[in-house]
Amino acid sequence: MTPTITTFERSPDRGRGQARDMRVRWALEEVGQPYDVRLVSFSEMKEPAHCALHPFGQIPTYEEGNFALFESGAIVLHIAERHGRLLPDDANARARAITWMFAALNTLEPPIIDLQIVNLLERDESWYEQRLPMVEDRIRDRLNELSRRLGDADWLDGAFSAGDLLMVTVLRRLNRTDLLAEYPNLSAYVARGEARPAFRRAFDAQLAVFTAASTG
Ligand code: GTB
Repeated sequence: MTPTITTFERSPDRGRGQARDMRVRWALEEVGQPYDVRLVSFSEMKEPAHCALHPFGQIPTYEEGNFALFESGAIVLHIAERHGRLLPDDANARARAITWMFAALNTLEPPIIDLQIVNLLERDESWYEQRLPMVEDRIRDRLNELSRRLGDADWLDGAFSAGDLLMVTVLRRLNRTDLLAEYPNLSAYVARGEARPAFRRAFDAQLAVFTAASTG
């Protein structure tokens, strides 16, 4: 059965692949699973039909018939398990790859989201100039540690996994800052992820949605 995902009718990131449907699209492309997309507006996201799929009225969601999921990390894990790809067969290696999925979402992504909130919503506050370096330093702490662990390896733990897929999408959220450039091995790691053909297909698909909405 072809799954259906939901995504923004018009993404606020203007097609830069920062919204969380990108990681789901990328996972589907990696496993070679075709998918349908249902576009939703901000108001449709808050309507009962969508909230039945996603209790928080957000995207992305994932449906296979009457089976539905929300939370991008859970969706990527489901895709990996369903297809027997993106996670190693060995039980311990698999547990470690899943640990990296959680690390991406629970340890790296929160301070990066804080930075986006500071820059988007708090720029006019009197304490903005004091808060910004503190938030950036919290990100540097995590990037230092991640950079040390990655070293000169291609991926976090052996072959490319769902852990790398999520980590790359999280680090890409720093694309419009100078922070990632301070860590050449992490910049190269993100570039390696972005060079994967499945990433390119996913990126182009989400960009096409934005382009069509802008020109249509
Ligand atoms: N934890 C959930 C998950 O991982 O799936 C978080 C889902 C989420 O935050 N979804 C956002 C959403 O639906 C879109 S991706 N927001 C609408 C709402 O909450 O009402 C977050 C996002 C949006 C825009 C950019 N951007 O413009 O760069 C980046 C990320």
